[in-house]
Amino acid sequence: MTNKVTLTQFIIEQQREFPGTSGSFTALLNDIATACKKISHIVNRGELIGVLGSAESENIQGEVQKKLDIITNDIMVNALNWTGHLAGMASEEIDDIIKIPSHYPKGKYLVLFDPLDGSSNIDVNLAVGTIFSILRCREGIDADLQDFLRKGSEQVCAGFVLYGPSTMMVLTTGHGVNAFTLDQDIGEFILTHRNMRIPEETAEFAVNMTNQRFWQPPVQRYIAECLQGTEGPLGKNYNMRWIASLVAEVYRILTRGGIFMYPLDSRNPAKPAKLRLMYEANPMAFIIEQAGGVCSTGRDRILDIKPTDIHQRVPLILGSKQEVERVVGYHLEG
Ligand code: AFP
Repeated sequence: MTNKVTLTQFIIEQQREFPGTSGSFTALLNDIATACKKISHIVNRGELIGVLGSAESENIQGEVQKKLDIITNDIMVNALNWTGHLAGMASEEIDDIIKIPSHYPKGKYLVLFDPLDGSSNIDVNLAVGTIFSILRCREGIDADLQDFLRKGSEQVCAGFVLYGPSTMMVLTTGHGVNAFTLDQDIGEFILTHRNMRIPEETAEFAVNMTNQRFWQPPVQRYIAECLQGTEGPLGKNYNMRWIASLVAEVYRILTRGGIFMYPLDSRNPAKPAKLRLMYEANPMAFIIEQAGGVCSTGRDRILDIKPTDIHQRVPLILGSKQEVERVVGYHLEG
């Protein structure tokens, strides 16, 4: 494995460009990577260790939890709560913010995560992932809710780990996007995709078409135009994908371009959007923008939204610049 750059080496080298850093951020990322390696191992073992299927509980969103939702949440919490790098955590699976136990030191970061995104795919052996967002916090405090409710533009780091045919970590600290592949033989994430860039144009969209009748006119218009192919105003034939796993969709878009939409819909007025701002949309928006893409609700830049709740939902439209800007344009015309 000569000349292979590990995740740790990459982060340390990046941090050296900022003299005076304490090493706390590097250590935190290492702890997250360790937790994700454990999750990768368990996801990979699947039915052999009896972790598939539903638990008999619901999360704050009222969604039935999978056994692995609970197991992976515990892995993340137990890997991070004792380290002294955090002032608090928040998880998709836990209603309130997660306090650092009083007997452990507090640090200067907050971590928000979705421990197993796409978990409804787990029983059918499709790709799932862990998404995380890191914010800086006042040092040494016991963070409260207000400390978490900050715009996505304030994130210092965002990433996700995709448990697919390979396990991959995609990461940004605001200096481009890099991806690392887990080398199972040596247990290290190795830098394999440097400075990922999303092609500006695309002919591939990802949306759950079964929701079509509930969408607003701008999204209806865009998809109708895509479906008209070369005979329509967009003048090209489109391809469609829907994996129902945000991590897998975003990884595909980082690799070959495309647009992903989970837009506003009128199915349930109490729940006009599905995806969560703080641990799904924000980290993905940071990554997508750093790779040259665009991420919007249709009207507003995701990273500019001031959150009002940890589990807040937002419409999410992200991907190749020209295509997302077209959909945003349609919203602004209306
Ligand atoms: P789960 O974690 O419950 O499987 O939800 C996955 C997800 O949040 C996101 O990863 C997908 O893009 C989206 O939901 C899929 O939603 P539909 O099942 O409504 O298509």
